[in-house]
Order: sequence, then structure tokens, then C-alpha cells
Amino acid sequence: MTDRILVTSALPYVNGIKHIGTLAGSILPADVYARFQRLLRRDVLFVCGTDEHGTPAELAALEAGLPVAEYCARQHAAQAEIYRRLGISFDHFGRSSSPANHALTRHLFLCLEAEGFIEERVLQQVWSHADRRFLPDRYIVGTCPHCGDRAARGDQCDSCGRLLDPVELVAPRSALSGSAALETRETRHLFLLQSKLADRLRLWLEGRHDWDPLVLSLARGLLDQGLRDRCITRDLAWGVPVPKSGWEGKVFYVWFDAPIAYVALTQEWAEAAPGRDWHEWWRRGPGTRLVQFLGKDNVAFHALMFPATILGSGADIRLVDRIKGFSWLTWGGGKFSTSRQRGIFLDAALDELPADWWRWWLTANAPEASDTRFTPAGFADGCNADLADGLGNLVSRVLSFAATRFDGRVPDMGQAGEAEARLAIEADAIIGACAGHFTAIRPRRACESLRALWSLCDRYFAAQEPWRTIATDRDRAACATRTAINLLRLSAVAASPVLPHTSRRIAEALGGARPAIWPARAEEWLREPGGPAVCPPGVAFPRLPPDWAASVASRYHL
Ligand code: B3M
Ligand code: ZN
Repeated sequence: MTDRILVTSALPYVNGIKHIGTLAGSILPADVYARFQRLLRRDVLFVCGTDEHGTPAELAALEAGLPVAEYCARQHAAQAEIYRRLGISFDHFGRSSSPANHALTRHLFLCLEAEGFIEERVLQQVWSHADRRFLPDRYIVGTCPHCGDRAARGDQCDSCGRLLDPVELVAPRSALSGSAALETRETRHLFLLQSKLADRLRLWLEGRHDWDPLVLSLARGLLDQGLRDRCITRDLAWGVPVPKSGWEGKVFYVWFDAPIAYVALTQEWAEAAPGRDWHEWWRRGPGTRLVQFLGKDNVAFHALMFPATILGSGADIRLVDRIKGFSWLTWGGGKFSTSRQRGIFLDAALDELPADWWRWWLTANAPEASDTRFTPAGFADGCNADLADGLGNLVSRVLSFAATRFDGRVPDMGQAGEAEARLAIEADAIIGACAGHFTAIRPRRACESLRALWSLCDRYFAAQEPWRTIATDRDRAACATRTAINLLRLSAVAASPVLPHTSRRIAEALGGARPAIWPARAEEWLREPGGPAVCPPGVAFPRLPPDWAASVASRYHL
């Protein structure tokens, strides 16, 4: 059995607080998976960090009027704080701009060069006199030659969807300064010769049978189109400098150093305490499983480009064992947009509701095989049904009963009988299915199992009618109440990967937390003796009022 599980989530770009889609399509499912594996007592390491290089970070810093290093430091801290509030259980949340990542990026580049996988080529690029810099394609705007839209970008026209080359634009100008004083100049760049690694990548990908069709077909499709060599340098000041004389003023392309940061982040984590060894997590061979979570637009980089970097460098760094790719969360069917303030960003989300509401809905509706349409009304209905009427109501009913009828304690009298034996069998079946879904990374199905567990507890409690039997058979009523409480305790642990805050509150209400371990055998849990004091947690999940959805839709421009 694999004892070590290394979990990564795609590194969120540093420029600004992310919206709930980034949470839903990478960070949250990674956290749910890491938390579940920890319950199984696996040795889990969950690393992530801000992706800090590249033009977007530079431009955002410019706009904020801050030196880019300072801008990144502030934004990193702001994002880290948000993920902490969301209960994301990173073992390390670092930065791609760290000295460790600079050093490792330089090292792997030099290995690639020594192995013959780097080639210098001369490119024509657009130089802006006013901005005194080369402009990346998307920072050149102009009129689309196909549809006439005046806001087409050098890489694509958003209006007609055509892919463009900057030279095709009519009346091109800089998106930064607006200046039309542009000139095409020659500039030298370094290419990673991915074409020479295509056969090795294909062979490796052929062995990845357990990946989702979404990820495999994307990756294999790209290989079938013919893997192109990739330019891995940029004319920028902010990034990892190219370690070659004569290459001053050039840095590596952000997508070259960002995946390398997964390894560097692990190095940093290892250095922070004695007895940790990053090689254990990254060397090839059995003993570790590397599971990477990311949005589908990042598949090419994780399934091809980063593996090409590793294979070509000859370094003893493991290739990903499983990529879990996600589709999009849409804002009512459209795109989230920072500039148009469409959508809920994570700071605003936490101002609206506590973390577990978001965690629940975004896991239960994870954009797995296809896009998930977020609407405030759908969110409110789902949370009201599952959390307010479901779990929250169940917890308060069972605990208030124990509190008022059994002197605030889990009652200890009464023997388990046939009903409890049947309950244990049913609970085992659900728990088994739930574990299967968490293991296979099927968040929606795992949430279905959790609902089934709550509803099982609800049905059992209702069928036992302890409020009626207590008059005639106090032992029976006590046994039923205790068993329901024990099933709640079990359900809280099983739900803890998704609802960590709520689970802790339920455990506390039930007289304190037990060691967190996956409840593989329900019978053992249901047999727990009574005794501990119970305190009803109050209403954990109030219903969202009818006007909630309308108010959110209007405030966030749906
Ligand atoms: N920074 C995030 C994105 O494309 C990008 C991921 C990097 S993972 C190494 O959404
Ligand atoms: Zn167009």
C-alpha cells in the first residue's frame, strides 16, 4: 500500500483574491481529498502556493502602484489568510517566487541544457517604444480583421472567437499605454525541445489508465496534434533570471517555473522542521502517490510540459500519478469577471456566509465531468435542503431530546437490539460507498453518501420514536437516543473532509472530539457507551431567507 500521498492544487495566480470557481475547481477538492486521506491515517502532504511570476503580476503591481515584490508579498498574505478561513488544510502554502524555487528552476534548466533539450531561436516580437518593452500578444489590441471588433487582442478576438497573430490586427496599439508606436524587433529566446520528448511522454501516458477521460483525452489529443517545442523565456524583469551570460534581462516563462514550485514548496516544508526529507515525497518508485488537482485549462502543463521538464532533465523527480481535472463553475452560465465585478470572490463569499456553506455546496456540485452553473437561488435551495433541513435540523432534534429528557447526557441504559444491528449494516454500506467515492475523487457522489447517512439517522430516530417509548420503556428510548447520537458522531467524522468546522462543532456538542479516524466499522461506533454531556449546538445552519438569492444576484451582478 502506498503510505505517502502528496497532494497539490494548482497554484493560484498572485494577482488578487480568487473567485469561488478557483476554490471549486482545484483547491477545495484537493483539500477534501487530503483531509479524507488523513482520516485513513495516510501520511499526507498537501502543498500549494501563489503563482507569482509573469506579466499579469507585473501589471497588477503597476496598477497598485507598488514594487512587484511588495505587491506579491501582500497579495500572498491576503490569499493565505482567506484559505485559512476557508479551512484549507495546506501543510505549506508558499510562493513560486521563493529562493528555493529560483534555485531549483535554474538547476533543472541547466540539466535540460546539458541533456540537449534546450535550443536558442530568434523570434520577431512587438516592441513598444512608449512602454519600453516587448509586448506579449495579449497586450496588443486593435481591430479584428475578421469581424471588425475594435477591442481584439493580439492572441484572440473575444468577439468572434478567432485566434489571431498580433501582426493581423488592424491599427494595433499597446494595451498598456495605448500607444501605436510599435515596432517588430528580433529577440532571442530559449526553447524546450518537447518534440524530442514526445515518444517518452506518449509511452508514459499510455500507462495512466486510471485518469479521468477528460484529462486523458485532452493530453493525448495534444500529443496527437504533435507536441511543439515551447518558448520558455520572456523579456521581462520579474521572474527567475535565465542563468546564462548574455541573457541578462530575460527570465523564465511563468509556466516553466510554476510547476517546479511544487517541488520547491516541498523542499521549503522539509526545511522548516527536523526529520523531514523532501526526496521521500518526490523520488520515483513506490511508497508515494502524487495526486494533482487542477482546472482543465491546466492539463497541458501538468500532463505534458512539466513531465517533459522532468524527463528531459533526468532528475529523480516523480511524474504525477493521478491528475484530477475539473471543468468550470460558471456565474449563472457566464464567466466570472474581476473587471466587471461579476461573481463572488472569496473574501466576499466569507462575508456572506461561513466557510462550510461554500465548502458543502461547491463539493456537492463540483464541476466534475461538465461545468456547474452557480446561481444564488440554486445555492440557497441546496443549502436549505441539505444543511438547514437536513444535517442541522437532525443534530438539533436529537441533541435537544437528549438534553431535555436525559439530563443533558448521552444516556447509558438499554441494550442494542435488532434495529441497531440492522442500522449498523446499513451504515456500513453507506460508509463503504462514501469511502469509495472519496478515494476515487468523486466529490458529488461522496456528498450523496453523506446525505444518505444523515437520512439514515433521521429515519432510525423517527422509527424508534424515543419521545413516545420513553413513557413505557425508558431503556429502549435511551438506547435509541444513544445510538442516534453515535451515528451522528460517525456522520460528523465522515463529513469532516467537506465540513471540517461543522464536524468539530458537532463533536464538541457530543461531549468532545474523538481521535479523527475514518469510521470504517459502524458497529464499533454505534456501540460507544453513554455518559458524556451533550449540549445542543443551537441552529448550526439557519435557513437562507427567500430574498437572500435575489439580493446576492443583484449585489454581484448576475
Ligand atoms: N497559476 C492558475 C490557473 O491557470 C495557474 C496554475 C499554475 S499551477 C503550476 O488558473
Ligand atoms: Zn473578431
